[in-house]
Amino acid sequence: MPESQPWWHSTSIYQVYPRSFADSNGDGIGDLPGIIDHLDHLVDLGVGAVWVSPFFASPQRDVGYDVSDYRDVAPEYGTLDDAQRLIDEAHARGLRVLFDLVLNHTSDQHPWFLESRSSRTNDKADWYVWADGRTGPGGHRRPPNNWRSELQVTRAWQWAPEREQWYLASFLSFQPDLNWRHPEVRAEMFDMVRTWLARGVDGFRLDIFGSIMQDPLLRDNGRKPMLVGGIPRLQTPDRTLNTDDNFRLAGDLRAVCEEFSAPGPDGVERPGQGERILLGEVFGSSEVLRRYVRDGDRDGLHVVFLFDFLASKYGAGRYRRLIESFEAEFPHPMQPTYVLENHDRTRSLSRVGGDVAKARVLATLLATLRGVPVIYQGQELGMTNRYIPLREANDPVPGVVAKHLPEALNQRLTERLNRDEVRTPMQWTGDRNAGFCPDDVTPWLPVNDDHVRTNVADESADPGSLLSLYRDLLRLRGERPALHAGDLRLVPSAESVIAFERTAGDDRALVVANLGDAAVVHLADGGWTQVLIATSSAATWKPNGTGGGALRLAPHSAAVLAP
Ligand code: TEU
Ligand code: CA
Repeated sequence: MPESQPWWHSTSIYQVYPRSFADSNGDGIGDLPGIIDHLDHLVDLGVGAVWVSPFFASPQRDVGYDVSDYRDVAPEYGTLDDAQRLIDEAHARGLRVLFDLVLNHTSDQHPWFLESRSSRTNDKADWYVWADGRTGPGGHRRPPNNWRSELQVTRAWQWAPEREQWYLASFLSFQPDLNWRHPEVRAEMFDMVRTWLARGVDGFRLDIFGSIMQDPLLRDNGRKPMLVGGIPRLQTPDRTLNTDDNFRLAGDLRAVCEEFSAPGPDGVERPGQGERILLGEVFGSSEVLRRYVRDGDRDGLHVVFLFDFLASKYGAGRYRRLIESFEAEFPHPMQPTYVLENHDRTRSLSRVGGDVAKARVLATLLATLRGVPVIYQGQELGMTNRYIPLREANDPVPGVVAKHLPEALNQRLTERLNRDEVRTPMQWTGDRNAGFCPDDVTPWLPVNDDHVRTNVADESADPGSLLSLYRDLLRLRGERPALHAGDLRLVPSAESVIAFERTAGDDRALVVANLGDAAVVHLADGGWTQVLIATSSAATWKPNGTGGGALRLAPHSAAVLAP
């Protein structure tokens, strides 16, 4: 069974944020050669794929999520040759490569937008979503409708005096939404996607895909505030988010990927061969998320981020309910994803109050649950948020939010995060600049002080470190069919415990995690004989001689057992 599954069912993904990963030329900015130089870290960690956040040409007002040329590389990150080398060097090490596609919007400095905004009659006049406004009381100019941006605090429309019209910007004002209903836009974007596929990428992460097409009649959103995927919204986004056209586009993009999805010459799928995959950043109910994966009888995105773990507080009951719902909503051959961090949200170790024991439990769950684990650079080290005052923020989001919201409401509506705090340089060594860039250079964001202990070099040398645990877990996951391809069955346990069995044919594993403040004894039948990995040396297994036994777990610890 495991052998016949597509590669992405059993892969694990590591997110590289290029600006903060490794600086190869001493300008304080991470770059593509820096990533290539450090690919062995990913191999040692044991992940299957690397997702690289955008490195395309960009004015960098949103660190590359504002693209000005999808077919070129920003000079501070390198060249097109470097991008090709990154693909080839990753493949040579057995790693798959996913690039990050920002299809929803471009930078307002993209030549397409500069042309589009210049008049109502130019060749690219309809490449973006333009609309006339309304006239309010007293002759005031008003936007076409009530749509809010994804940040909620601003409207989704921006005025362009050149055309005396409004353009749609679902995220920030300098990120105008492309008009995906225009055949030329679709053709150009699909062609760009094909160009990268032809260069060998194994797939793409799709940025805010749920916002890609809106109601063509521009009807108002509902006025009722609501939660979408746990995130508060000031209106019901029924005309702006997750429209039927988005599900169709997911299927169309899948078809483009399938043009390139051929097995290797000898039938064996190596990186660069086999299926090319789409990983969607979408927010919505589980029904909506599932529709992106399969809409009626049509396949769409291969996998979507499930952000519930990342949004949830640490706790056995909460996590157990999430696992149950992921299992029910994404049964085989669909794959759930498990995500604890990314470049937009609080570091998971910070979320659990800096308690490394809890981070070790989370690592164990991530690596052993059924689905695709996604790891954000530095998570494997236990990197934490580095406080950066709002007035020093490079990230534009907190400034926009602060301008529009009183502090108290702000606290309630958002994580109130300056995203810079989770984007500080990767910590390779205990040196002054953590080995990210030379010590006499100022890195683009400050290095976190905790790098003196929390870094790749020191943690590699310490078998008790979080990094060593991640390596052990991912190695075990790779070796054991039960862990990378097996079914999952939750087994009864104490309230503070999560326990599940993974089974693939003859191969079996039992995972038990104690998320409580007291030690527990978990009784298990099923012929378990050995503890393969435990997050704490205090874990002990006592067989009872009749195929069962008692597993004793310290507070906030976990163990993986085998027959
Ligand atoms: O993020 C989209 C998104 O909805 C959020 O995760 C967002 O960053 C957060 O709510 C802000 O507080 C994606 C990218 O991951 C993000 O880095 C980009 O800024 C954004 O799209 C625009 O491209
Ligand atoms: Ca550099």
